[in-house]
Amino acid sequence: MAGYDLAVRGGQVATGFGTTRCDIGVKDGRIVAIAERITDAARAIEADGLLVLPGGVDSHCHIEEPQPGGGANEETFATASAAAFAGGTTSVVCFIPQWKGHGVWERYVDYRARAARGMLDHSFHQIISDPTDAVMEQEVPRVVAEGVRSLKVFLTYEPLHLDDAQYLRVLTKARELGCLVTVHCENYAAINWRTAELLKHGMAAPKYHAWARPPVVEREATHRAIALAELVDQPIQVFHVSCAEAAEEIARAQARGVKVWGETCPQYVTLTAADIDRPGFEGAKFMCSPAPRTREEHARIWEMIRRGTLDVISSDHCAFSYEGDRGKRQNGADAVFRDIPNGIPGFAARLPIIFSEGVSKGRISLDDFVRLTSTNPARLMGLAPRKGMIAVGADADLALWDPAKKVTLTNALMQHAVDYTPYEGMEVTGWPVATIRRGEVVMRDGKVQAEPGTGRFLPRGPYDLIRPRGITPDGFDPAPPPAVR
Ligand code: DUC
Ligand code: ZN
Ligand code: ZN
Repeated sequence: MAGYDLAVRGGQVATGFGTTRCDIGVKDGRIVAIAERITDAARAIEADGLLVLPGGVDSHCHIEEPQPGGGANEETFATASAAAFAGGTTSVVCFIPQWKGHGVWERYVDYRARAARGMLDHSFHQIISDPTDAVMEQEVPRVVAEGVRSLKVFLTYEPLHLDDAQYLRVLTKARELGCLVTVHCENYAAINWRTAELLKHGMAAPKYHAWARPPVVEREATHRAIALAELVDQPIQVFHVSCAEAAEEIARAQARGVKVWGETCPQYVTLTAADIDRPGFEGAKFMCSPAPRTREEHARIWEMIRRGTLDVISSDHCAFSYEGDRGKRQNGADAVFRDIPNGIPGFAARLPIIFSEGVSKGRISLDDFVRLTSTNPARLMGLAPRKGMIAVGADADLALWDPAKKVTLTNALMQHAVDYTPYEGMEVTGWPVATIRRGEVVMRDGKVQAEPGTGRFLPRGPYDLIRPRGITPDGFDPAPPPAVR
């Protein structure tokens, strides 16, 4: 009997801390050997001329989120899995919704069942939009005990946003329970005020979405999110940073030793306000929040990535079709910008865009790429070393990557369930030729071949990286976290 189920042979194995030409031996879905030569395998994949990367970890994506009135995102876990595998991603962290006036436990049970129908390995952030006593004292601890170790809050968006007192309550509970808090940082009142003024002046086209939420509203909310987290001594990750002024708030706090991490997304280094200003309603295809900025801002975001201020690049995949009654035109073919759903699809495009714009164009190294798109999100979410690493004992999640392959992005290549990609026509250099999840080849030459229902839930236990520092501004600590978990 062969010693290994699978050997990946002769590739350039990129660990995020250097690259070597070697073989990888897989048994029972895990990496069990990394050696100069592995011959004793039931099956071999020859990877000469290819990079062997850890499978992508996308720690911010919206999949099949149920809506209060019934229905859900167009993308299901099965279609999202296909899109993710097409782009070299093997694990995700996505969102269990909470609706105002509702609890979270029922949604958790429902969402676990939905996710189990896909093929991606998955973990969850629990959205908190209504932090009542019952939710925070009874239900959230129960969900955390199941292995959900991050709470997500929105500082804007009707009907999800929390005010400062509610946000403080979530921070305090997260600290007690040993969770990360992830934050959407934009100022709710400022956006509402600007939106009303713009509409009053007849400025209603998609491009005014960006006018309603300029960088200053992101900077203000980022500053406040960090300041309150510092007050409570609770680690946070700031989601989808789109501009240097917000990133600078993070950098300043990091320099003080505050445990705050920053994430950005491919759209903030590729799309611009000019895209939302395409003729007619076309701009709706590029509407996400925060809004895409400018080419100059892209350069500043790359700089913040290089400095390490922003250390995770996720997709914020949130897919709406352009056509159809669940899509961008759900409130009419010429809806005002306020009524157009926010979000763009990005699963399959994430790794190719960041590799091409980052590594192929010389902005970041291959090691940086691996850490930004796989290792860092896995570490920050408490999924490493099982995910995000090529190491003995890790799950055998790999992307076999042709660094020289030139591809023009099309919607068909994205393999998602919606009718457009905002990246249509973009040229990339570097492309995944195979994706391996727990030792199984789930994508080869663009053909996804995984069985629905094979994705596994990834429960997360307590982990050191997000342990509070034990430092409050004046030493007064009304609710110290447990010393040892
Ligand atoms: N922004 C978000 O914060 N969530 C989903 C979609 C979007 O654009
Ligand atoms: Zn968000
Ligand atoms: Zn999001």
